[in-house]
Amino acid sequence: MTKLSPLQIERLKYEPKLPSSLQNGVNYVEMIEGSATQSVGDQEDIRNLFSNTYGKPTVTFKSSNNAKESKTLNVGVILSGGQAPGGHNVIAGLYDALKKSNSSNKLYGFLGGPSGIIEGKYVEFDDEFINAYRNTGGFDIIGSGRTKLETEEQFQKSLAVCKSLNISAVVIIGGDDSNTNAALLAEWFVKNNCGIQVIGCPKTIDGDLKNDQIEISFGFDTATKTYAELIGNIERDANSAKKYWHFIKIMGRSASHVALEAALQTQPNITLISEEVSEKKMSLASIIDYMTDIIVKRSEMGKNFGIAVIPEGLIEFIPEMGSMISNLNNIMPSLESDPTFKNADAKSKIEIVENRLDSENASVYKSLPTLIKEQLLADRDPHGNVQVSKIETEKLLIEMISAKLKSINFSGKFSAQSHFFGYEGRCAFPSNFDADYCYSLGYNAFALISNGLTGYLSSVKNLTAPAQEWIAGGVPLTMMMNMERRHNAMKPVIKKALVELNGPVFKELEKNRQDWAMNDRYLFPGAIQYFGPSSVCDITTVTLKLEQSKELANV
Ligand code: FBP
Repeated sequence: MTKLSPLQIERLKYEPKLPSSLQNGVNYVEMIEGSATQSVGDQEDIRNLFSNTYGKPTVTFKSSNNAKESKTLNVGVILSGGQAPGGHNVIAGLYDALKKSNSSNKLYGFLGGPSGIIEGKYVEFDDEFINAYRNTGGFDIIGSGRTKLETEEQFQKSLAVCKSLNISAVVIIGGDDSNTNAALLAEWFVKNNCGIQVIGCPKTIDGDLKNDQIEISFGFDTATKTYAELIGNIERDANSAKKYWHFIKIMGRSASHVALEAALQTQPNITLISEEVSEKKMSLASIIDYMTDIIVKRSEMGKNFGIAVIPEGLIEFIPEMGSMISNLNNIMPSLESDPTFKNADAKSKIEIVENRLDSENASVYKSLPTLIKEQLLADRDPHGNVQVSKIETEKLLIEMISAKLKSINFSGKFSAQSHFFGYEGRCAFPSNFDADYCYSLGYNAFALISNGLTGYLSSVKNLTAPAQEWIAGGVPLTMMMNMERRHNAMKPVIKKALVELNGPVFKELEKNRQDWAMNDRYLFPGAIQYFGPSSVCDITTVTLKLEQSKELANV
């Protein structure tokens, strides 16, 4: 038997809370339909591509006194994409709902992400299996993966595997890309009369899978609290030693929600927000000027230390970099299949790329340090994008700021340390919020299944209220879609939610950042608390609080 840590032993006993509508089980749930929906963009294209699942209404659930008859159902579940705290509880919620509805129901877990359903690699869950993972972080219960489910052959293979296990519903727990796959699979199953439903669950620490119906993706709460704890600790160290500037890159592949939330929880001296950089068309040089100015002014005040928070995706949002990276993304597939390039050493690869890029992009690429040039050539993700987690933007900034300080004969001291916080937060024990939210999302996914829906995302709203007041329901996946260019072709995808520069969350940073730059207003949030007073155990993120107060003000 694996040895458990004292916290794990206590967390296994935690009973996640559910919205009151689901508390008696899904057999005692009544579904209320809202009005028909439209996609967020490119309605005609999305309607044509999803002619069987488009335009369905949003739904909400309320508890009912009349029990519904429950057929025996076999369900399959997939964890897809990057780990996010609470994934195990989604599966536990789904399992509990399904077993409570009918003890003959079965839940299968596909192994290693979407490839599990294609290759027929699975496990069947039972009480003992599920119980060992309740309220724990990680996706190790069945593993995850980034295989894109999109081809006819993959759909055919998935169908054959589902048929062999008599599975009539599949739950895909994933981010925007994975739920785009869920929408495609749902449409294909309906089009081919397979009788298999597909339901998605909104996962990603990045917090960019959200809209009017999805207040936040799961994992964001725990991951940002973990990063905020670490930043707070570094702030205290910086303020004690007073000798280093800490450049901290924070995960969040595209959107800067994670960096913004972590900054609001810790109040560092500098916070860059990629969306602002893009909107204001800030060049790399102007970012360096902005940061250097603060470093010099603080030094003049006798403070040769500070904290800078940098979003992971920054590099792609700097206009000249974004253009160069997109040019690079377009030429890389052909280069990677060219043996001369594949067999070349690092230096020659860089030369080949410099000759292949358009001239303006080539000069941007040439201006970068060799380390960054090499990192930009690393493997793309399955969607053809640069893996920004592998690009050391924090080091690039330190190097360029050092050069700038030298060029202006800076007489103070600048000694920098770089950090990257990402993987540290993705498998943390879920906070009470994420433990409850995830369990509810999974439980609710089975309510959507038992009401015969397909192509829906599990939705639990009103999240700043106590859990029993949360509103459970579903939102059609097609409602969140538009057309975007991927791999040189237009594809239907779920639209990512970026930081809104007019929204209350960014405004909060904007209002305070000058003060935070010069005066040290560091906040030390400390570690996530799982037991103790509600004032520390049940706090939601600043982002959710500010966004919900805006929603309430609009009512
Ligand atoms: P998802 O979008 O799949 O949730 O993943 C998000 C993320 O954690 C990003 O923040 C990060 O850039 C990326 O995954 C890293 O991916 P990998 O685990 O493949 O290194």
